[in-house]
Amino acid sequence: MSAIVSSRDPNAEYLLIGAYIRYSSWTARIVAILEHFKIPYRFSQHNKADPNGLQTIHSQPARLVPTLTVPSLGPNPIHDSLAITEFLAESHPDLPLWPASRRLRALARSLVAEFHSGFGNLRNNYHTNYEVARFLECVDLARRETLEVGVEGPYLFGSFGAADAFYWPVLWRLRTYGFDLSAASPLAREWIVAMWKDPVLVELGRQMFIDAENPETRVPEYEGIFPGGAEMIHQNEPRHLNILRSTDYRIPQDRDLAQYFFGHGLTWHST
Ligand SMILES: N[C@@H](CCC(=O)N[C@@H](CS)C(=O)NCC(=O)O)C(=O)O
Repeated sequence: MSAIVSSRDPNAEYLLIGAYIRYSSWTARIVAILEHFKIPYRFSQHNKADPNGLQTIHSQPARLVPTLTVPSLGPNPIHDSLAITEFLAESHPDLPLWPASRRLRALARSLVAEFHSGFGNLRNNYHTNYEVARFLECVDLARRETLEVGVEGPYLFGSFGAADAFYWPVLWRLRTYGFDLSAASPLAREWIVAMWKDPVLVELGRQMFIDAENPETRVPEYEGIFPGGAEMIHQNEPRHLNILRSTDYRIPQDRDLAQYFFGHGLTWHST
């Protein structure tokens, strides 16, 4: 891992058990938080397509990952991404995982909880546009409220926080499936650009492409799902953003993801 993604520490107290993040948006949320806030952790990554990996995942309390084992809490891991987020926020009160403003904190928790318990169609049937519209509405609402309260910074609630970590994997979905984002408000667009430019998230994204070259990370049912190639993803142009058009689900040969698609296409398609 590069210097940016640097929180992994073999002596860390926290042990995160998760799936490779290129296929686990649940695990990705926690990795984004740990990396962004530079909280040291050990990371045990598994692939559910591998029998040993699946055994490890299914040996967790809810038979799901991520889990966070914290020796000082005793043997039971924390076994849900939102519970882990709350634990981290409580254990590191100096770190702004949640907004400082009470009003924004209430909204941030609502938006995270709404996504955590809902958006099933977006997760399971990527084509449900109602949820994309609601997602964009949530982003816009967070940004408007944050500006109204007078908090600066381009993320949902100003500086990067738990809500951004939870919404980050959605951006990958929107990109992969080439969703129509023309309904995004200017504020929502600004947030999307800030997220794609975020150096820690860029580095985590780059790592996903490196992981993709490692056979240990492959889940056959998810591989090669676009037989028509990238053109198929972007068939609805020009209603999509350039960001979407300039990407490809395939592994960049030069391994330099940042240059490959974050380095260009950050302007909006003129429609
Ligand atoms: N509510 C849980 C959901 C976790 C979840 O669904 N994890 C998937 C990640 S791939 C999993 O462990 N799947 C195991 C399986 O499909 O057998 C959380 O947020 O932590």
